[in-house]
Amino acid sequence: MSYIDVFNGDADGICALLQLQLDSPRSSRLVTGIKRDINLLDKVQADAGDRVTALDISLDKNRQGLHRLLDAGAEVFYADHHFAGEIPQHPKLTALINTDANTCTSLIIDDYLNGKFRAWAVTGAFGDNLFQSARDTASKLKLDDGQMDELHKLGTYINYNGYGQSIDDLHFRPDELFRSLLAYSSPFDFIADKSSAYELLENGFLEDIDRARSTKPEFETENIAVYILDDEIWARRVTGVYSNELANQTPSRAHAVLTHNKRGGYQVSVRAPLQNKTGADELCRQFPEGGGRKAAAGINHLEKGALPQFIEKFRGQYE
Ligand SMILES: [Mn+2]
Repeated sequence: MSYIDVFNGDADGICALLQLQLDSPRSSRLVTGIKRDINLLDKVQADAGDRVTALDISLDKNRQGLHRLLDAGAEVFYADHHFAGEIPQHPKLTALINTDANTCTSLIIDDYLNGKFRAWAVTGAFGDNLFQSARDTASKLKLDDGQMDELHKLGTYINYNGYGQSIDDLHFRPDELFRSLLAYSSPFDFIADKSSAYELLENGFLEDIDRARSTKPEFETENIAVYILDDEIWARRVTGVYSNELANQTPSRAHAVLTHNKRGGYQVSVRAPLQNKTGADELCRQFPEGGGRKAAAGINHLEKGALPQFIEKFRGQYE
């Protein structure tokens, strides 16, 4: 019998698994990837009796893999907050799914473990941009403002580390980052340890976001803004976190941040205005390789020549 832990490579996925493994230490095979790499169960081979844990990856997107594992006789523990569709009924499946917009996988696991490693759960929620839920959950920990801020930053940095076009773009492979965090039962110990990865993450984040902030918009009106970041690794790492920052800064406006992909075109991240979280998916679906949610969506590959067409549709969506 072996353990296989499958998790999204962002802060929420990592902090969910940290809580579970701190609660029941085990040697397991880790299966993860960059944040966008969500079809993770396709990569898992398991036999009868094996225990598979799947965290922070849409059940709907992993349905085939899930059925294959259950058919093989594996036991599956599944916790997530993305769209799940119909949840299979199976004696070997435990599914903790909650698609409420104010929760995330780290908070689902916090409930499941009765708050045993709550500071890690709060870190994951901050990383997933759920500021209010993170603060509400943290209220039982009686943190001061400085401590709350520390968890907020750490969540942001771990989340930032998950973005890139491939694992090579990242500062740390998500499985490697997970293993180094696992040495700390509290995130405050990780932050305080001068020999930990914390400083490297922080410096990397601050350097990348500074470069992004100095990029002038390619196109802007009162209602939309389009940014094209340089064709550099830093841009692919910071695009997601920077899109969130822009959205928070000007909540009445929609934003698109473009990076150069390896196919000679653009990868596009769209954020709907925070004050009107609609239309991002509708806009992106008009392009091949576009999709996402109402508030946040994207296009994996936009031909460079199609930029004017994209801007026109973007204006049409929000003006
Ligand atoms: Mn999540």
